[in-house]
Amino acid sequence: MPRQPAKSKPAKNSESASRGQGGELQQQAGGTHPVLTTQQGIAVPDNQNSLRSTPRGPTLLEDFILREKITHFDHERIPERVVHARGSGAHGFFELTHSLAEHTTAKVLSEKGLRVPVFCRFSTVAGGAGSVDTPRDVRGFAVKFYTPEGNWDLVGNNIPVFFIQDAMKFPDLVHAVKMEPDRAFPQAASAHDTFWDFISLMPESMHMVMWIMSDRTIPRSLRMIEGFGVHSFRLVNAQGKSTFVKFHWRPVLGLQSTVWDEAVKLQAADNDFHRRDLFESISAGNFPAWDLAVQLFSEEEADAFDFDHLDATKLVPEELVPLQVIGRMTLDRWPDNFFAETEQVAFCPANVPPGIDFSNDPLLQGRLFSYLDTQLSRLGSANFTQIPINAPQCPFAHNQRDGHMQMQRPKGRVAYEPSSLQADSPRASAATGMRHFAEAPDDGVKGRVRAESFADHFSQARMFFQSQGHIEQAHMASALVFELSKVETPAVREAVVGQLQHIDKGLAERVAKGLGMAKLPAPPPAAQPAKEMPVSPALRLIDRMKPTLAGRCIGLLVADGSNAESIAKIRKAVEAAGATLKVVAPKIQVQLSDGSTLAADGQLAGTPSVLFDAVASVIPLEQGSLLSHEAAAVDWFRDAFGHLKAIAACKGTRQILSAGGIEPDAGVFTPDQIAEFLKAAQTRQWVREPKLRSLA
Ligand code: HDD
Repeated sequence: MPRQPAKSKPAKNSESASRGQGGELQQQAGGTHPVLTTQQGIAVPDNQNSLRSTPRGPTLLEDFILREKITHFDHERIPERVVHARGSGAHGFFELTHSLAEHTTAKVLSEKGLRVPVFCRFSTVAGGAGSVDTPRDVRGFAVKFYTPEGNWDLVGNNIPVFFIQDAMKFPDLVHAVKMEPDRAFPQAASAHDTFWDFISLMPESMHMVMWIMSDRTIPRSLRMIEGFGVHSFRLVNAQGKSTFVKFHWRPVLGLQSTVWDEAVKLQAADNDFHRRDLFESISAGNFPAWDLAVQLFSEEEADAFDFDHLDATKLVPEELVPLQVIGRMTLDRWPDNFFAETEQVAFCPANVPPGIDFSNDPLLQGRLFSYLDTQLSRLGSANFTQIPINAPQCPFAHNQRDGHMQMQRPKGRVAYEPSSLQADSPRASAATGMRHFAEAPDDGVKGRVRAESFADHFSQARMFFQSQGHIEQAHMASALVFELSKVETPAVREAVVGQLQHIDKGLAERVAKGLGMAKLPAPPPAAQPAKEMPVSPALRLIDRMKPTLAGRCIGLLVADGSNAESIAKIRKAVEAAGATLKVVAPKIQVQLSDGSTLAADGQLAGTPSVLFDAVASVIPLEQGSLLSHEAAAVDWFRDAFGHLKAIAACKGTRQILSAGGIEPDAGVFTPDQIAEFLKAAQTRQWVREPKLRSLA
């Protein structure tokens, strides 16, 4: 690799300095690099020095090379997304394995075996583009399918319900959750007054609140989250018959979450934890994949539900309408350029191919407007569909012309219709065009109304809470205590606990106790009391984590003198189990027992154990004794233990464990119990938790 000159030195003569350095770079490049030019294609003679009147004199306005470079730089940023600003994306493909031809004409859902390219962007909601990857937050899960009939955008989240029922409330919700406008904090956090104030006054949000207080919002990896289209959509077949559909993405690696203390520490350990994880797994050829499943139901079946499926705060329990897997998405290519692709990608729920149609969900209806509008402001031109990441990959033809940044050069005289002057001008097609479901209007009257069927705010919130196992319930109660403890206004805390009483009195009592409330605040009036619904085990998280090490990462702590053979043995076993091994050491180069040098993947001080799913160590006795006085080493094990991870600790490590006050339990193994360690590493050591921290 040619070295770049660090800094230009003052020269006696500006011309010779400029030539000298430019020439030097060209020479070092060995002639293999293209010549650097301006945007106009003019070759740049010197990329180090601006054009000066004399070596120590003022810079000349004439320097068009400098002006062009700085001007472009000044305009490099575009407005970040108002929500979901922080995201990571990847390319891949979707393959249909089961045809829904009976229900839809959309090729992407009916031509079994059809493979279409996709671009998928995951995101957090509240933080800015430069915020961290691991706050407690909903994850966006947006997929653009480049289908043979135009782009289909399934713009969902990793939670199947939403906070609000009507798009009218979206700006209020977002203003409440984002950093408070006077102080500009907290960034990327819901634990503050304005969010909980809004929530306490919007009982319809209570179901979603139960989900965001669960461990779903602190995922271990983007590769291990579910995705949901949230709304009911319609599928429309060749006869114009409609079937309601809910879309679900199921991760092949199974669900996996962190524990809260770990998520908090991850924010310090690696701001880009999820982005890096996605990048590294795709780069290593471990392509993440999700099954696409659907729930299908008719209008009559929907009428029989005891909730309104057009209300986005409701889910359709799997026990009521089972899921059918119809295809798989695999992400196998990282974008070439983050800005061009991940930043400029423009999703819109209104992008559907013929055969998919909308329902009357009032949240969805508002979204159909919002996204196009936001893209115009973000991308600055009605021609944003010409940006390669947004362009359809099927033939297209229209009469839209001109505008900022027009990239196409349409030929001919005709840009209107009807026309008779040009044989190849585009015409609408009733046969292949978008066919909207011919829905008969209901017999209500026009008005700003909320349907009576949307009035039940608590039954599904209660069903979700009661469906969870006791560990998950304790995590939810503790998350509520954590969040509300950050709320400064006592009346807001009380109002939220009042609402919780409508969901589950026991939960309200636990949270009230955790907040040190002397008595339980009275519940506010409810539009409707919660009904008892059957629990839905499918909504649990811990039970649904897959007992596998595939896609997981084991951290191995070594030091000078570590036994090379033991390291090799552990690596082999870890890799055979489908996991990745990363070596951590006090220094990034270590001398092993056999005299060989090992390059560590991370230095101990900057590579805490929160980055791994389980930890092991091979440390000679004398190094163990030194490290037992090293806070980073003690914390490494104390955190791994506290985050309920399996630990394989050699003799040398036992000294570090006792310095950390760790009493080895059934989740702590010796290096010769590697098989047992790897089995335990497939999950967290949940039984350990009550001994370590008091949960609400
Ligand atoms: Fe939204 C972005 C998901 C309701 C308005 N939304 C956005 C993204 C996701 C979602 C994943 C990021 C897409 C990307 O990666 O670029 N939004 C949802 C879900 C919702 C939802 C699952 C409810 C079910 N959104 C919603 C409503 C409105 C918006 C009700 C407005 C009425 N959403 C937007 C937006 C964004 C957006 C302002 C910001 C940036 C963008 O669109 O491109 O238009």
